[in-house]
Amino acid sequence: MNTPKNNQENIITGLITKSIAGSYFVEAGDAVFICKARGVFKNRNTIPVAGDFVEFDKDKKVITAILPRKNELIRPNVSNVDNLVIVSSFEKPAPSTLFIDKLCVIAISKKIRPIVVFNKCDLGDFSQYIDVYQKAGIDVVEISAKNDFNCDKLLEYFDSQITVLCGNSGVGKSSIINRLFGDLSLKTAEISQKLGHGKHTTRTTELFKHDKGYIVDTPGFSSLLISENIKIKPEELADCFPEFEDYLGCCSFSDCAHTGEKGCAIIKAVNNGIIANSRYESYKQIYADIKSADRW
Ligand SMILES: Nc1nc2c(ncn2[C@@H]2O[C@H](COP(=O)(O)OP(=O)(O)OP(=O)(O)O)[C@@H](O)[C@H]2O)c(=O)[nH]1
Ligand SMILES: [Mg+2]
Ligand SMILES: [Zn+2]
Repeated sequence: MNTPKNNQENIITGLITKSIAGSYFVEAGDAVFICKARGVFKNRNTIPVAGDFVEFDKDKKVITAILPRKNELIRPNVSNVDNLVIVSSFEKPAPSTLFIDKLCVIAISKKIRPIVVFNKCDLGDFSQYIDVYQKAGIDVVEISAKNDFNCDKLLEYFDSQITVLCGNSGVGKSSIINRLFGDLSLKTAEISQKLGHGKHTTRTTELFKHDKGYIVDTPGFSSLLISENIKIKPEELADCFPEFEDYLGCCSFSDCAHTGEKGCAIIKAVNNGIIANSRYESYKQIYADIKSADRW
């Protein structure tokens, strides 16, 4: 009997670990398939990205469907993210709470767990920052990748499928990955050689495999356009600050924006020292950013 041309048996599911110039590296079991995407995706304004689970024809090497995404980050462009590790360091550059808080909002709004990491604690004391995030109910760890201090505490956060590291250039993201998974770059080299490709460039978003999941090392960036990664309404922002939760619904006005209104329960908690000042300042700044972006 002849085999039908579009044999369903050829269609299997895999995970995109990187894309280069329209070629997608799809991992399925122990094998990697370099696939093209069907033109139909472009027409629908959706193209496959790293982190996508896809169905593909393993003989024709064509991606036929993208499975529903849990979430998607724009920069780096990766989907189905479980954890966002937000790395700061003691100096060069010093931590910016606004920057950290923006990234926490992006994570929480996309149902990603934020983990705030202060690296280079061999250079100084982070306790004031640790206190801010502990109070906020956000996971926070101070480490020294150089001295291998507390790095094992981070390991528990890498137990999920996809973890993305982000933060300014020079804070130590690559050092942390090397400290935790020293053999990762080696593993990548093996795969690249097998496929006959050169060294990977840091510009590409790539999922590196380790024992329990995948890790994405974002090349450093000095600023982040919140509007690019965040699509929430101003009134939804308070839900992205976990420490506000107990006070929501307790303000004098039911439509309180918590930006200076009379009888605001959030402001009261800030004045009582229960909510950290820097977190509240970030809230007001991000609220203003979203409001002004909304107008356009
Ligand atoms: N003192 C000290 N230096 C560190 C520590 N961790 C990393 N460094 C140094 O910080 C510098 C930058 O580290 P990287 O790991 O390259 O930083 P990165 O975040 O990957 O930077 P980009 O790739 O540019 O985004 C290097 O010189 C590291 O040796 C630490 O815990 N303590
Ligand atoms: Mg790096
Ligand atoms: Zn309020």
